[in-house]
Amino acid sequence: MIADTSRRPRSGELFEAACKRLPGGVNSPVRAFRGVGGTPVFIDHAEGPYLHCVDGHRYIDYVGSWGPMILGHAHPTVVAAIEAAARRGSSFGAPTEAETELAELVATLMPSMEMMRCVSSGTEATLSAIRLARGATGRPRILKFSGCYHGHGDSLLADAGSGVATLGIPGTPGVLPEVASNTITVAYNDLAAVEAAFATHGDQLACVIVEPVAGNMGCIAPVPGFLELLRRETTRTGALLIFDEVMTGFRVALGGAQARYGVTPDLTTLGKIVGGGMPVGVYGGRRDLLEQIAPSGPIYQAGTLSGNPVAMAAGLTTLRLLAEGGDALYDRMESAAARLVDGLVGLAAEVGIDACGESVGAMFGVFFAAGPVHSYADAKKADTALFGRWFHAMLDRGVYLAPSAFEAGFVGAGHSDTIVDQTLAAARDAFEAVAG
Ligand code: HOZ
Repeated sequence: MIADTSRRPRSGELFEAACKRLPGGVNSPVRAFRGVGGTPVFIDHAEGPYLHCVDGHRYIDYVGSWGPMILGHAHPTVVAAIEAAARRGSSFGAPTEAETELAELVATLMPSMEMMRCVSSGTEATLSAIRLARGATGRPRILKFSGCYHGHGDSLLADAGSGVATLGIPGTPGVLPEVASNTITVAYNDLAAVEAAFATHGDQLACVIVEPVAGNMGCIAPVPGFLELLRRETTRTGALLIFDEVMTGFRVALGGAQARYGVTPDLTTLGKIVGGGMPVGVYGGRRDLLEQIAPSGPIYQAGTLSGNPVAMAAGLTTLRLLAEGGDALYDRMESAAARLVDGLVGLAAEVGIDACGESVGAMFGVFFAAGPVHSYADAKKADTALFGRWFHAMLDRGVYLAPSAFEAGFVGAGHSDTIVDQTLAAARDAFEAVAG
């Protein structure tokens, strides 16, 4: 069928072995390739914009570890910082200077982050932020958007994107109905539905959590007025506005989506880039809120590996390099993503395939649908079977895309014009193969 696994016999063997010990052969669902068929590519090593698999093939990488590797894989300065930190000891469970340095830099780049707490993943950041919102407001309910994914916390899996969308999971056993019933779900970009939800639940809402650019149902930008409405309604009703910038932070702009769109949340969650490829999440925002976290305040949250020195070194070095790159770097990545999407949509049209796409800064997505795509309901109309065939046609031509129609793609500092041209040449061939 669609996947030519004969090109990757070693990956096949490793996957078979993995399936005996790991559920589905993986440690996170989307990478199992169930959204596209076939079996996953096992990676041997990576450098810059390239992945190298255990079967000796090289791929142009538009996943970038799902976002963190914006500087490219194995960036020498980041690797040196990791090595130096590891030589001094890999975990102390006691404070280090690097934690404050990272917090200072994040606060400089994202001024709404007046105070913050480091954790070890984006999921941990979002579930801690939700607890803070509930604790600070004394209210039970949260409002999220269909197709947005905020990690796998119990309150946040309702109508979620990413792996939940990829696998078509309607609800997750193990999440108590009384927990799920406190999550109100509304269509992304639907201003009238937001107003209606606030009219019904406004005084019960602890927070609204939103991906300010959705990246877990493909890539969907906020329509004008959407984020502004969330800010207005949360302020009016006393709910907190949480921007989940795990994907968008330091990616759609150096200052994240909040800088790009000029809307300031009460709380922000970060992950991916902030750890420079190591496991780091951060939640933070208004000082009066963060001061309610233990030991300053009564809302408890803790972690032995929080602020881990090796992870801090990777994150800090990555953020410093991004800040040094400044507008020139961000403009370059933005134009690479835009050129890629325009090229892909145009090539699809040449072979009679309906496609539309979106890029915001250094993230992008293409849907095999006429579009426009503004919501999860729109995204679900796209042809996912065709996406699976095209994904494998691209893989066989040396381009590694996210193995799901419901994930954003990412470009980084290493995606030069030449690499984008090579990708488009591969795509022309791939579209002809799947259309023919
Ligand atoms: N949730 C991430 C993608 N949005 C991780 C996917 C994976 O590694 O399975």
